Amino acid sequence: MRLAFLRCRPRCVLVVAALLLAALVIVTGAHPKLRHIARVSYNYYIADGGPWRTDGGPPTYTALRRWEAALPQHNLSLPFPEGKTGRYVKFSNQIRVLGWNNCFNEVLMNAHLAYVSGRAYVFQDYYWSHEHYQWPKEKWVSVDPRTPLNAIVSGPVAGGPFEPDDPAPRAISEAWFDVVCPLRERRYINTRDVKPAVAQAPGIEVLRHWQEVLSDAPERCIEIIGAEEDAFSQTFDLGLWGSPRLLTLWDSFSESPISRLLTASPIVNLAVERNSYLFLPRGQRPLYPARRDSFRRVLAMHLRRGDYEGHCRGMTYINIVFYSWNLFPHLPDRFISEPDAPGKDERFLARCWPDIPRIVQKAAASRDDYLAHAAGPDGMAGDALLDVIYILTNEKSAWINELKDALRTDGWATVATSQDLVLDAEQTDVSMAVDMEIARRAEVFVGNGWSSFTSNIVYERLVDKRDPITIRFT
Ligand SMILES: Nc1nc2c(ncn2[C@@H]2O[C@H](COP(=O)(O)OP(=O)(O)OP(=O)(O)O)[C@@H](O)[C@H]2O)c(=O)[nH]1
Ligand SMILES: *[C@@H]1O[C@H](CO)[C@@H](O)[C@H](O)[C@H]1NC(C)=O
Repeated sequence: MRLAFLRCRPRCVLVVAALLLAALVIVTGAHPKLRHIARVSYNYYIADGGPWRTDGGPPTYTALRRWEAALPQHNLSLPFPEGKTGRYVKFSNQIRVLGWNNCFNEVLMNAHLAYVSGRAYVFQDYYWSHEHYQWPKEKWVSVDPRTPLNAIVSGPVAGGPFEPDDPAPRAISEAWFDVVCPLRERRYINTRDVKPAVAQAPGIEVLRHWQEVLSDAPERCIEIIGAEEDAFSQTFDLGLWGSPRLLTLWDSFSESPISRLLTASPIVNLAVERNSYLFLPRGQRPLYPARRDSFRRVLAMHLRRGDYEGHCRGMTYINIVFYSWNLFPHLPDRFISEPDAPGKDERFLARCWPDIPRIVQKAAASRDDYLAHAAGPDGMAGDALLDVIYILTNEKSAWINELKDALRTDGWATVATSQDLVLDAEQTDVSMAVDMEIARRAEVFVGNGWSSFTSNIVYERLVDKRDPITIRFT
C-alpha cells in the first residue's frame, strides 16, 4: 500500500501539474482581459528582443536605453554634489499615464525646483495615456506603454550638461537613483506635510516653500511621495497650472538653465530635417525680395481635435480660463471668460472647436497682423512673407483634406499637415514632439488656448524671446 503510493507519486504530481497548466491556459485564453495581459507580458518580457523586431510595432530604443544607463553622472566616485556623497531628489508624485504636455509641464518645473535646491533631479520615462499612444493595442509591448525621456527632449532636464560655470549636479535616471540612494538611505517626504501651507499661494511662493524644504533637509536622498487622499498630489498641481497664480513663476522658470538649455531630442530634430521638403515654398516667385529660410515663411497652427470636441463642451460648461502660459495678458487673443452672458457658449466653442471658415479666417488675420507689424514706416513689409501654412493636429480623418482645400482657395501656396510627415518608428513614437518642434521654429504660431500642448509651444517661443504678435490663439 505504502509502496504503491510512493511509486505513483511522481506520476500523480505530473498529471496534476499538467491539468493545472491546461486549466490556466484555458481560463487565461477565454477571458479577453487576461488574454491581453498575458500577451502584453509575453511581449514585454520575452518577445521584445531588440532591433530584429521589424513587424511595425513600437521602437525598443535599445541603444538609447544603453546610453541613458551609461550617462557620465552615473558614477559613485564623482565628487560632491554628484556621486555617493551627492544630493538627490526624486518626485514619485509625478503624474503618469496622461497626455505628454500635462506631464511635461510638471517634469520641467520639478527639474527647476531640484536645480534651485542644489539637488540632482531624477528623470523618469514618459508613461502614455492609452488613447494618445501611436501604436495599435495588439502591438503594445507593455501594459502601460512608455518612452524614454531622452527620445523626446534633450537638456539638463533629461541628464544633459549644465553650462560650464554652473556647479549644479546633473540629473540621473530612476535606475541610478536606486543605486546611489538605496532605500534605507532615503528620506520620504509626503506632500500632505508640505502642500497645505501653500495651497492657494502664488506659484513663486509654492516654489520657494519647496525649495526651503529641499535645501534645508540634511538627508542626501529625498523621495517625494504623493498623499493618497489627494487626487492632485503633484508638487505643482493642475490647480496651479490652470490658474493665473502660475504666472508669478515666469521670471525664475524662464531664466533657469532647465528652460534655456531645453531642446528637442536628436530623434525629433532629425525628423524635422527629414521633412523640411514640406515647408519649401511652392508658389510663384514672391513679388518682392523675401527670406529664403523656409521656416521664416511658415505659419504653424495647432488644431486640437478628436477627443477635444467633448472636452471643449465640458469646459464651456464650467467656464474655464486658458491654460498655463497661454494666460499671459500681454499675448494677443486673450480669452476673458464671461459668466452667463447670452451666446457665451457659442463664442467659447467657436474658439475651442473652430470650424473650417473660422480657421481660414484666423490664419489670414494672423498673417496680416504679423505683416502689418513687420511693416516699416513706408508701409512695406521688408522681406517678411508668410506663404506656407503647417497644420499640426491629432485629426486623422478626411476633414483635413477639406481644410487643406479651403486654405489653398484662400491663397496659401503651400499647405502641409501632420498627416504628410514621413517618420520612422522612433519618430512616430514621439510625433507629438516633432509637431511641437516645427511649431517652435515657425515664424508665427496659432494655438488652442485651453491646450497644454499649445501652452508648452508658447513657453518655448517665449523662452526664445519671440514677439507676442507671433503667438496667437484661435
Ligand atoms: N502629433 C500630434 N499629436 C497631437 C497633436 N495634438 C494632440 N496630440 C496628441 O494628443 C496628446 C494631447 O495631450 P497633451 O499633450 O497633454 O495636450 P492637451 O492638448 O492639453 O490635451 P489633454 O491633455 O487631453 O487636455 C498629445 O500629447 C499628443 O499625443 C498634434 O497637433 N500633433
Ligand atoms: C568615475 O569618476 C571617477 C572620478 O572622476 C573617474 O576617475 C572614473 O574614470 C569614472 N568612471 C567612469 C566609468 O567613467
